[in-house]
Amino acid sequence: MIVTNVMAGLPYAIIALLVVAVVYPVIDYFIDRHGLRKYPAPSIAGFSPLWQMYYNYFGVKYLAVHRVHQQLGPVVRLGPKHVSFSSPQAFREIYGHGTSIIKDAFYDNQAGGNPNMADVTSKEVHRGKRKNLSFVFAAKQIIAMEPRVMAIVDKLLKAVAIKSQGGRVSSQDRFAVSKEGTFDLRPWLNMFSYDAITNVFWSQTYGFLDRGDDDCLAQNPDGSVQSVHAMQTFHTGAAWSVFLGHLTPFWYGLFKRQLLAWTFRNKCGDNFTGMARYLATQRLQHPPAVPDLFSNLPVTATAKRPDPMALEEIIAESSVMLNAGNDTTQSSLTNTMYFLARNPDKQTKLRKILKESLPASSIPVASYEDLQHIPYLRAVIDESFRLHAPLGTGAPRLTTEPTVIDGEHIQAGVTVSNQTWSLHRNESLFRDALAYIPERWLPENPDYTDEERQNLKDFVAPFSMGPRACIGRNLAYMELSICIAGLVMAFEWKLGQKDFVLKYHERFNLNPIELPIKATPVL
Ligand code: HEM
Ligand SMILES: *[C@@H]1O[C@H](CO)[C@@H](O)[C@H](O)[C@H]1NC(C)=O
Ligand SMILES: *[C@@H]1O[C@H](CO)[C@@H](O)[C@H](O)[C@H]1NC(C)=O
Ligand SMILES: *[C@@H]1O[C@H](CO)[C@@H](O)[C@H](O)[C@H]1NC(C)=O
Ligand SMILES: *[C@@H]1O[C@H](CO)[C@@H](O)[C@H](O)[C@H]1NC(C)=O
Ligand SMILES: *[C@H]1O[C@H](CO)[C@@H](O)[C@H](O)[C@H]1NC(C)=O
Repeated sequence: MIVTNVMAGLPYAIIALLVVAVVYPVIDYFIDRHGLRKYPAPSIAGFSPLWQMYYNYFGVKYLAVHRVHQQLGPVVRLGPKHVSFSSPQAFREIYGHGTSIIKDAFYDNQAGGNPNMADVTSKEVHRGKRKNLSFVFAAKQIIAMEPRVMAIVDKLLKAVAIKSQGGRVSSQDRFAVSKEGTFDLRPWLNMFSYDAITNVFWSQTYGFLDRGDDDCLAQNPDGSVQSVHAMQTFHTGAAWSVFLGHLTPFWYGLFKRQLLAWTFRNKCGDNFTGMARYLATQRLQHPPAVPDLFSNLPVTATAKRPDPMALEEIIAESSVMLNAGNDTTQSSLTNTMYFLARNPDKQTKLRKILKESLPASSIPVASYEDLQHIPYLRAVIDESFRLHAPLGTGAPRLTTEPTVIDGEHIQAGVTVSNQTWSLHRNESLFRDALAYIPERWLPENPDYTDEERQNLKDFVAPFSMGPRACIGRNLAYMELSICIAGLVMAFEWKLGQKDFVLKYHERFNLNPIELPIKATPVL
């Protein structure tokens, strides 16, 4: 009886599905409430989020958007309500200060009910959170963390010394070395960035570099604890939520939390929050003797701040630090080492400059205080940010009132974006845009004009810009400088194969896949 009812209902269900999936989007397209039909769109992008989802699924959306702009011009529609801009002017207009533009619903989707500082879309709530966290990232606190980062760079160099000889750092080491002594550097840089952020933030170093594996603990909301693989957890989880993130919040909720809640990929996202929950609860139970970055969070009531941050909020912010502090950092480390291995002349030049400018006691691990004054080191890092920014895609923003962007009148309620991948490769801003030339960044280099240097300042934006720009920028430069300088002073680097080209998989960030490399000690 029930079965026949279901069967009888099936045609209606199919019709309903067709209406929702096909007819409604087409009608919506022609009604054109936001006046977007005048903009060119690739294939079905004007009707459906499937265009963006398709390219996200395969991890190449940044390339698809880049190509579409080359084919269709500076203003292109990427989704039913999403317009992408490609003029330099647009970048400032979208991301800069003093606009009414906010983060898109895409971020609400990522947040799942308890938004962290990076996800939250409301300007007011964001301002409050940013204020709460600004103490954490004040220059003074970051400088206090230097010795911790230096100690972990030291561990990384020890691990690389072992890997370069074909050894294993411990009996748990899961990472292979080939007969010729080639190994994949990426997971080691990733384990470095994990060990560094867990140390400076929660004083709970994961110890991945000591063991050569990425097993860590995650805590479920019910308090139970399990062991998870850190690297896999986040990547699979992130790919999944970015893929579904293009749906409107209603459809996202339905898919992610109802229909697909059981899937492996979805669980991974939960495991990742679990890692942050475990770090935060452990840290609250065992305050360290020496202050860490967490010490600056308002987690306990004081006379000045009578109501402290709630546990769920602490977990949400912990999760963004674990994520932002790790993934972008390891991507930029991998990119920079790739460019240096690919360009031996730049690598040799950097090594020479470092060794000449530093006292013997600072070789190979120097403090950021010393390294800050070496422009070539900064140029090497900035040039890799330009060519391969860890966030390549255009971070989606939402107009809240009619706005003029790049001369176009855009109504309220439209998603707008502009991707750094394309911006950073614009030949009219950067001469030889596709070449890795750190020298272009050097102050007063006569080979480049002041205008060219100004373009670098204005239009290379790996940390985004405006009110939602990266809060961890100083911490990032500190970690990157100490780590890159150490790796270059201690070893000479050669690509595993001479013509190796680094490949990427884009989730939200643009993640390098593997970097097979050889390291020869040079100290
Ligand atoms: C090379 C390293 C890094 C790069 C390239 C980078 C890049 C970025 C970018 C592009 C954004 C804007 C994202 C968006 O609009 O969706 C951002 C935001 C953010 N980053 Fe970073 N980041 C780096 C390191 C870090 C570190 C080490 C931390 C902290 C531990 C951090 C914490 C954050 C936070 C909390 C936000 C959100 C800020 C807000 O919405 O107010 N980042 N980052
Ligand atoms: C590159 O920059 C120029 C000059 O600012 C701009 O006119 C042009 O549209 C940009 N190119 C692309 C592909 O966005
Ligand atoms: C995530 O946690 C579940 C248990 O809740 C576990 O079965 C699964 O293996 C974990 N996934 C990863 C990638 O660690
Ligand atoms: C950290 O970044 C690496 C590389 O992108 C990734 O494999 C790992 O899952 C990330 N982990 C977290 C917790 O963000
Ligand atoms: C900022 O911290 C205070 C505790 O001092 C907390 O009550 C408040 O909710 C936080 N603000 C936001 C927007 O998270
Ligand atoms: C983004 O904006 C910059 C400048 O603001 C421009 O040069 C670049 O081409 C834009 N790219 C895309 C894809 O929107």
